[in-house]
Amino acid sequence: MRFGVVTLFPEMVAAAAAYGVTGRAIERNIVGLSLWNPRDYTSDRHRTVDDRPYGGGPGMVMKYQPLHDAVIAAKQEGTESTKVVYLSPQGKPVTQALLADASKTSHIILIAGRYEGIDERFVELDCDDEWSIGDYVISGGELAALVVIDAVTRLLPGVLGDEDSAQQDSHSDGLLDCPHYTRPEQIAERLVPEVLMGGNHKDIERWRMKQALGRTWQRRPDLLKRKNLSAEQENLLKEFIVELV
Ligand code: 9D3
Repeated sequence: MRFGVVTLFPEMVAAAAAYGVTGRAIERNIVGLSLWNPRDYTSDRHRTVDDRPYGGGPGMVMKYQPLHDAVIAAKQEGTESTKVVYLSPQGKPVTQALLADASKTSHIILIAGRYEGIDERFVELDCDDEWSIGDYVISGGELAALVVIDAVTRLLPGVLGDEDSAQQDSHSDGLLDCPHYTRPEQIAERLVPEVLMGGNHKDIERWRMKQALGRTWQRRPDLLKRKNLSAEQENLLKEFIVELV
């Protein structure tokens, strides 16, 4: 998988991507990361990348030409199937399903905007899709690009260890995680749940599924509505609810 990121802050993207799972995937050549600065594709003395909005109003808009020339350069090192994605608050919501689909593409170019936005003709003429990472305001597309790179990288074969990969396609898929505990056994008045202290793996698995179902029901009923629960899961959730009292 090759990622290109078109950004006015390439050092920001390079720095964060060098850590952890993404950093290791880049070192192992499972992932390639290229950075393209629209400022390098300007020809005026001030290397201008922004301009005032037609129609007036506050803030500045990223100019078409530096973005276009940067994305043309980024496309040169691509293979056949390149997907150009503009990251913006107006985009379609990024979900695990959307990212899983994107992970089948061999080359993804992410456009990180700054200022109030970019010239709409760049979105229309140069971009294949527009994605948002959620309904909140961040200051530019770089952090969104890093979110996409991280989440897609985790889906690539060979990136995660066996245990983490197995967890990815486990039966608790689409549910919130169960609570986790490690030593010590007691903190303030809080003890580790009894079932986790015994070695009954069947009981532990059932307890974890019950917690995952219960927390999803409490905190994210929207996720539960889109899931088909097994008879066993229905029973565990009923148990969780009656035990609340
Ligand atoms: C407060 C400024 N807003 C005016 C009503 C518009 C606005 C412009 C630029 C809001 C955010 C941004 C910068 N955001 C992104 O580039 C961005 C983003 C986001 O803010 N939220 C969720 N996903 C994304 S992806 C890129």
